[in-house]
Amino acid sequence: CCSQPQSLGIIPVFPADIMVEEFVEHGPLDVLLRKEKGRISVGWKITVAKQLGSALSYLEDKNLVHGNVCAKNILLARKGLEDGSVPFVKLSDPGVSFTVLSREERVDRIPWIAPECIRDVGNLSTASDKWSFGTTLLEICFDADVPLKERTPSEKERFYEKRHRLPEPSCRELASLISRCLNYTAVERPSFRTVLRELTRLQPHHLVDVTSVNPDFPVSDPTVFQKRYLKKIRELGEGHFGKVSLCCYDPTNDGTGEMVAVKSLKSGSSPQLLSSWKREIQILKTLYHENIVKYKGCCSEQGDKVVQLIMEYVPLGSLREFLPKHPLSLSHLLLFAQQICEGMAYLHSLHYIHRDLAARNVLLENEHVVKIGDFGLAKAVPEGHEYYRVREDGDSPVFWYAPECLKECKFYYASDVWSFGVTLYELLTRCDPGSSPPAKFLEMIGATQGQMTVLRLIELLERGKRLPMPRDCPCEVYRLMKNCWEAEASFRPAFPNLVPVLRSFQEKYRAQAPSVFNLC
Ligand code: ACK
Repeated sequence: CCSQPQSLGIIPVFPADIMVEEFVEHGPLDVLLRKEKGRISVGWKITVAKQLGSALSYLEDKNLVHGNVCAKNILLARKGLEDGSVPFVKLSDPGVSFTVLSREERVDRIPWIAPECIRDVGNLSTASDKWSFGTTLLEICFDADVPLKERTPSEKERFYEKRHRLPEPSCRELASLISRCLNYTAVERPSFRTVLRELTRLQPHHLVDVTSVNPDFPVSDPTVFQKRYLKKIRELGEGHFGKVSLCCYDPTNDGTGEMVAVKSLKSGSSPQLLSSWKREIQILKTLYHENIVKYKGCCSEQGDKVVQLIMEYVPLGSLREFLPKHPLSLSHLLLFAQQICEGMAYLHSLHYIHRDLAARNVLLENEHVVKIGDFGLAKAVPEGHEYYRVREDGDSPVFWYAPECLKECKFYYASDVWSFGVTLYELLTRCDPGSSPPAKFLEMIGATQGQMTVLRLIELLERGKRLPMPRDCPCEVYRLMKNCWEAEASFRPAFPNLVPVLRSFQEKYRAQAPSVFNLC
């Protein structure tokens, strides 16, 4: 097909990982659209759309799926911007194979990727190319101003989950064609032959400006929750900023609502608390990981003031509540420990320190998945620093803290590793209240109060004392805890290194003890 770059072969001297393609002189379409913003005619855009439709119709006839249709992958052989000339585009190769994309990478491709491919790469088909074509048409209409580009991964995912619609151009014929391509039901999308026929029928001189957004279809924001549709089911507990409640969000009021966890900010909160609250929301918004609780949106009142943070509801509650009632096998506990490390490694890779890692803040999604669930004390580490210095006196969970946090209010990435060691201890004691870190430390230092507790705790840790080995805990697992409790922060392991160690322990102990996981 003349609208696709010619593949000239594969260089034989190397393993087959270099492909030589024809050179397409004027580069990607998105770059040109951005550069010439506002200066490109409707006729030019329709011509490009038709050429793209023609290339995709060719692939459709051959039963071939492209998998990555977007303006970046359309190359200009001729710009056609001068009077009397026409553009000529070629669809480029899709890049890395679709099947190797991680879920995060697939979510990153929203809104080009078809919704069915988020759930399962196996759903990729010609119908998915039709969705991507619809988004690419929008890109062309709006001069490469991509819808949802400022959105975080969880916001993007939610956009699809809630089946929201992308903005439409004011031109009715084009809007109708795009919206049929962007149909959430894959089989209802039109064939590329139909697309091509309709595009050919469009008369550029009859079209109004395609670059403007149709004001009759304002794009609703799926991350904005209306307070009146939030129905409280029950309270889940008390968080850093106020209550956490289970609510049903049901805007259509027909029983099809979704369960969400709602964190509310205490009324009359201090400016300090307000700024930590805003920080928690900002941090949570940017996170997207299997083992971190997902942000869904906010609910505002009194102007812009965000008073409620809406998160996914993690049904089985925290490990601290769950474990004492449901005895799990050792390998099962180690699986959870590994997942906590995976979530923490991700958090650290984004330069955040959690500062409050503890079993009470780890939530259980189902019998196989835990999620780190509270970011009330999380802080971004400033560029070029290895630690965060606390300025305000927070409600510090002292018994989970490393000596440098207690002594100097300095939080290193390795301070989270210390807290992970304490969390691992909690897991191995199955969160038995009698063996909790506060109970055990207070046994060692005697009953004290306030600042005295912290001073005695520092003294105890400096004498090399640590939490005892939990009952039935293998020595090597206790040794790992103690590694996390090295006095010198730089001697502690890093989260990415803990993951394979915990995986190997798990395999070892899985062979020895059958899972006794029982939710009843
Ligand atoms: O131990 P829990 O049952 O689990 O009680 C605490 C309480 O709210 C205060 O943090 C619970 N909680 C917090 N976030 C969520 C969530 N997203 N889903 C379910 N429960 C949650 C936590």
